[in-house]
Amino acid sequence: MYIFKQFILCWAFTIVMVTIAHTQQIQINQIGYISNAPKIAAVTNYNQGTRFYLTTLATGDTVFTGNLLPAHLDDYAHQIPVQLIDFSAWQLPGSYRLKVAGIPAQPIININALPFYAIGKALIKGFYFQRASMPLLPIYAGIWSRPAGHPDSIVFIHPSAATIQRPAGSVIASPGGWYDAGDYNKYVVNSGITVATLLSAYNDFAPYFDSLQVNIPESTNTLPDLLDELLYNLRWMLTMQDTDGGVYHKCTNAAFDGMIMPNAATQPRYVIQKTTAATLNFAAVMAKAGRMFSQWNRVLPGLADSCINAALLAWQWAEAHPNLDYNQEKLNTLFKPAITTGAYGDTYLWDEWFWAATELAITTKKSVYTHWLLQYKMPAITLPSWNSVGALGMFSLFERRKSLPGKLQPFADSLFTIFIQQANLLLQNGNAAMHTVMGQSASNFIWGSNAVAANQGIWLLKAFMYTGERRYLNGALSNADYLLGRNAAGYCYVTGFGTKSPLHPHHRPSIADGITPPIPGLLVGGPNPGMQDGVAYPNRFPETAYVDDDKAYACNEIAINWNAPAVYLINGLNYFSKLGIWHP
Ligand code: G3I
Ligand code: 9MR
Repeated sequence: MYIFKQFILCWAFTIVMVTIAHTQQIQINQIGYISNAPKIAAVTNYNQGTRFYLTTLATGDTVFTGNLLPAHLDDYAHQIPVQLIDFSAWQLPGSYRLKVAGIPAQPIININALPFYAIGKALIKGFYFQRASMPLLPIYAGIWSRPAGHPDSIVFIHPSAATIQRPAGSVIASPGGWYDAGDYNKYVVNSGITVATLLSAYNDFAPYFDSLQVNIPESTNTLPDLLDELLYNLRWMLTMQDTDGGVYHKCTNAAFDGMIMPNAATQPRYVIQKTTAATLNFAAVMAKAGRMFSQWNRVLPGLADSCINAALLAWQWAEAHPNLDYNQEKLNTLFKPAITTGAYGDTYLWDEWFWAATELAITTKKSVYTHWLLQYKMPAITLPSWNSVGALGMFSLFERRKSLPGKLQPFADSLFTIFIQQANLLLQNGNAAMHTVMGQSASNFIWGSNAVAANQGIWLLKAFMYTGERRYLNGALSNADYLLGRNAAGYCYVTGFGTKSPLHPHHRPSIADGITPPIPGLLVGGPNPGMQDGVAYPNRFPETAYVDDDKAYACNEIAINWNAPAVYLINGLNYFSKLGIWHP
């Protein structure tokens, strides 16, 4: 019996492998290639020839041809042989067929000066579609218009968050903000990194964003749309601070909503326990936002000051409550109702302290924060993620490197050395089989792996910005290629874009709205061999552990902290394209 089962399993496995190997053999950036930049595609499992051809759509005439590069085995995609197709030398804008003998699927290659313009806008617009507490009108949302959901004008203080002034069961209002992901809850920790990443994008590419409109209700005002969009969430974050300075961890249902539209979701909402992590995240973002919005004082009177004051109060609270972790299991043994939504629990907070101290030091120029930074050991600075935010503080130091107070200058310089070392490490291992920075290590493929690719892209774009070295820029571009189709699963991972992209994201509005296409401009989590959702994935190798199934939340959910680095990376590339950086 056992042998029989093994045989069946093995047989099923072989069928799946053969299907994967033969369904789609040429992987390209499905959105396009920048005329003067490197242009690479990949062919997998191929043994019928040595050459590739670019031909015109109209006549089929060959305009460019070259040799396939020697095969490399893809360590993270069942050792499939991959051969690169390099057509960088062909720069003439247009649409072409990419042909290799014997492969019937001949993908269309788009080449132009600004191929990622529309998708860059859509990634920003994705945040608009996540807005809670307001209707999405047809003029902005098109076929995805919907009534308002979760007014959050009545939000109960959960017993875990009770104080004398705000006892359990009393009510506050916490309207607005973005839904975190495919669920309808709002989490401060994850909002923090998301808003900070978008603020950083604005800081680094302001001239690009100043004139970029994405058709949101605020598009008619004088503020750039990117800032308007992130303000929608920042204002919500401000409601999450208690009068004592502490910040609630989340505004949430007790349990996840079903697969229903936002306006049909009417379960009670709660703010849960104030935590050190949420409060430090909040302090950091508010200090950064206050600094950046001070240049808009005339349009947004009082906002910058409110943010900075909120940040100062939050820091004070965190100092008085340095160890209040979010431990949902424990919390549920103490309080009712039990809370089973996302935890964003983090017990290592040194990076959150570092981030908050950095932002406060830069914004207030007060020596107390600088002293704090110089006095303590630095946290390890790793790629940004919701539970590792040290790099966000480092990025802010670089953004203000020329105007840092006193001792912060050498401090930033020492961080810069670490930053460049890590940028070099990202490039060092040569590349994954498809010649992308993403995928050099199995550890890249975690829950939300696509955000790893996007955050690596941020790191490299910044390295390019500060050094002018082209290899960093090309590394960042390789990860855009990864996200948009040059990957072993063969997906363009942004909904609504590309020839093969997710149609069934784990995203409640996309599932429940009765509209066939999913809401566009949303980056799904991506390959994750952890497969924590229990769905049977057709493939469990790191780079191909992905399935376009709306139950597969561990690889096919969308989330604000994944869209934000994609906004940075894709629009950053647009900024450099527009500057003409790739022109000879
Ligand atoms: O920290 C450990 C690390 O030490 C270990 O080496 C590694 C091995 O896999 O796991 C790490 O923990 C992972 C953790 O994320 C931190 O990266 C967990 O395995 C993994 O299950 C966990 O996934 C998180 C997931 O929630 C479950 O908690 C995702 O990062 C996070 O993006 C996701 O967030 C959810 C919200 O809870 C609810 N809303 C939707 C959102 C997106 O799916
Ligand atoms: O929809 C939820 C998603 O946002 C979370 O990331 C995920 C992990 O916490 O959980 C999803 O909700 C599922 C729950 O965990 C288990 N029951 C089914 C829910 C919907 O798929």
